[in-house]
Amino acid sequence: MKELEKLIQDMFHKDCSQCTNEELYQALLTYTKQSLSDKGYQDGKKKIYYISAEFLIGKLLSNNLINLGIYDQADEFLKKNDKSLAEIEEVEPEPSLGNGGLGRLAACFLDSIATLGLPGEGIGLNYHLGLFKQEFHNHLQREMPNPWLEKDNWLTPAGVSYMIPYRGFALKSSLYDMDVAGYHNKSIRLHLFDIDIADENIVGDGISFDKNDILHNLTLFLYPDDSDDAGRKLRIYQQYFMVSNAAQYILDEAVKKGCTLHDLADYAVVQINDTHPSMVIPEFIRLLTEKGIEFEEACQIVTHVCAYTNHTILAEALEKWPMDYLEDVVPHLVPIIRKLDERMKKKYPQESVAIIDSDNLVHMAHMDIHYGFSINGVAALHTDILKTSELKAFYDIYPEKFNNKTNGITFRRWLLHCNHELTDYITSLIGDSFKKDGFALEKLLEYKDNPKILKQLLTIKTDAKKVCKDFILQNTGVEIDENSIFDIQIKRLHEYKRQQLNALYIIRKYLEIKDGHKPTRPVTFIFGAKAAPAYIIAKDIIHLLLCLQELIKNDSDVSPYMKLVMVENYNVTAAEKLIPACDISEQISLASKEASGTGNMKFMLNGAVTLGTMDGANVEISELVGENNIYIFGQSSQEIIEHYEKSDYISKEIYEEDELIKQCVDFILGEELLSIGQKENLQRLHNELVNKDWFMTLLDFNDYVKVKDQALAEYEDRNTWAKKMLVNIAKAGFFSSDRTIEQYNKDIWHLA
Ligand code: 26V
Repeated sequence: MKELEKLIQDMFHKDCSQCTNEELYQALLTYTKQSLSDKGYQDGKKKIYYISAEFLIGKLLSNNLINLGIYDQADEFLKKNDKSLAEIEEVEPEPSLGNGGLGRLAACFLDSIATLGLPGEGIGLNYHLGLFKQEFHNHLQREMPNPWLEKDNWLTPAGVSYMIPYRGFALKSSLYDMDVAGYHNKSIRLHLFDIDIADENIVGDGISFDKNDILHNLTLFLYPDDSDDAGRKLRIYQQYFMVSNAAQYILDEAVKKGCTLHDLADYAVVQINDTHPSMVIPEFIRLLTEKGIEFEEACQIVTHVCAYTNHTILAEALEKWPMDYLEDVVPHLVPIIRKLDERMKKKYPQESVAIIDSDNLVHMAHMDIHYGFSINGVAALHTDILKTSELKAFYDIYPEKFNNKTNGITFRRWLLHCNHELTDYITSLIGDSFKKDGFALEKLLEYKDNPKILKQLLTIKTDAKKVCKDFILQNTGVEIDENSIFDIQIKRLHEYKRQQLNALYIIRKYLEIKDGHKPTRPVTFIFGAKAAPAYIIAKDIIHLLLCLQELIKNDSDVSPYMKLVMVENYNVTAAEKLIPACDISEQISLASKEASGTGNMKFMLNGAVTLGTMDGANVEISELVGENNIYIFGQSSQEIIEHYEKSDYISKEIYEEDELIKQCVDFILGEELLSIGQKENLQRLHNELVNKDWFMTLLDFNDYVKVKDQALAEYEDRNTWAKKMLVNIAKAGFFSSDRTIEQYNKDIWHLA
């Protein structure tokens, strides 16, 4: 750490011990950035370009230090100077360059690509104000800008720029690079494109701004509100900016290495992360034909370069752009998209596989499947549903293109960084090979009947709960008890994820306690969730949770036995504090709706036991850990798909027939909550549950209650519970993103 010491002297003309945390953060940032680039970059003839509108990277300081292998030295050096790395880390702003799972997956993948030593790069956009910062006022969500680009940050200007053509004007881009360290390996780069003239001053109240002012708003926010035309068009402006830059960059780099363009597939493979980057297909064709390649050959080339990942089957999330919008924004792509469509219609005239449908909507996923060589789902069940139902028409045409790549998480961030105590303990038992080879965790199974080791696991969990308790007190003002059971649901707020089901359980528990049935041990229900700004019902569910938090906190009959806390501005940093402390991991989506989930994997790795439906990767978790080590409830995906086909689920029938369910649902409109919250919001939510309930909350309610009560009861046998924890940790190896990336490489990318 001599160099760091010298750098601190040079920068601030004083010793480490006299510096503020802000100064030390700046010094560590400079030092770490230099160390990252000193390591050199992974290179090779063929590269994977992972194009994604989101990279939810989280804070980077500690993670970079870990991957560089200098965390312990830095920590020790700071301690010697009476400084704390954890406190210095507080200074770092978290970039919110993603919504949730899809963006975080992209970040985990970069870590694994670098760690495995594969030549690859991420390509995305440099949103100045990120998603949004969530604030709670009057028990309602309010959105604020989330600036993260301070004077000193992790980006380095790359000196690369391109002209991006739009109808009537062109924009000049500037590229910024961020280094991603491989764990004990070289670095790779994340390329974030931007415009110099983006202007944060156009933002008014909250996150409002003129959506038509493209010259100044293009890279301000991630996915601005798409509830109106201007918002939707801005999304097309952003997406085209991302892919035109990407395509120009990729072609330049390949040509520099000797590519003739005819052999582009020997130099580049592009992973299209969901449909946001799909316009890269016509853009490549535009650029290749401009450079003299025939249209037919350009189609062949692109089809050998592009691969598509599907992340959802929710109809409202599958992008379909009106042709008129594309005409308004990128008219030069329109003739190309039409030709791509006609070419396929000749072979496959059926509407179900059309790129342009009879309403003149362009189905981005359909373009990806026809003009990509691979399509993958993100968990076994999800890929099966794609093949047998959502994309069956395509599977019938191109069975060889379909493959599954079950998601994963990087153990460096989601164990080594967020849970030092558990990491050290595992290392003391089985050595540290699990840091690079997740499957090595299985060696822990040898200790599953060892009471001493099981007891130590419980102690580590309690320690993490104590740390989390401080975080929760700071964030919510609520004091929780580390000896209570921590039951956690943290993820985006969406009806299909069914936070409302958890809320109804809590209402039921509240009523039970009021009736004198006190639980053996107090329970703390923890939530964290942002709702899309225009998603009314999701915001109503947040309102319900915040009102319940208030009600319970102030009710002295109930609060000794249960608490509810809703963490404000849930993000990666909050996840890192909450996940190590979790006892029960809530993964309660309506079966068939959650493509994979990745929070489920993070919890398991940190010794939480899953309470979930047979959905997404929960299915694979349950197969791995066995039925004694997971709590499964609810109807199966097959049953749910049939309910939708037959339209036979009527929530009102359940509401009217089941007295207890009715009582819980009606509590939403009872005087206790109305005296705290807004009638309009609570009424709308009540009405939704009784008269619509598209995601079948009431259908699974009784089974949820039964299984959740069983989990809470079984928690009391501490030794048996600790064994469940151990088995979950030991079996988490499959969910390392290193495994996922190895499979992408073996089956799709074929990098040397
Ligand atoms: C997007 C939208 C946008 C419009 C409004 C409704 C809506 C609902 C869902 C989505 C999801 C977009 C895709 C996505 O984020 N999928 C997530 O990807 C994760 C990584 O593969 C996976 O673990 C999650 O299960 C999946 O939901």
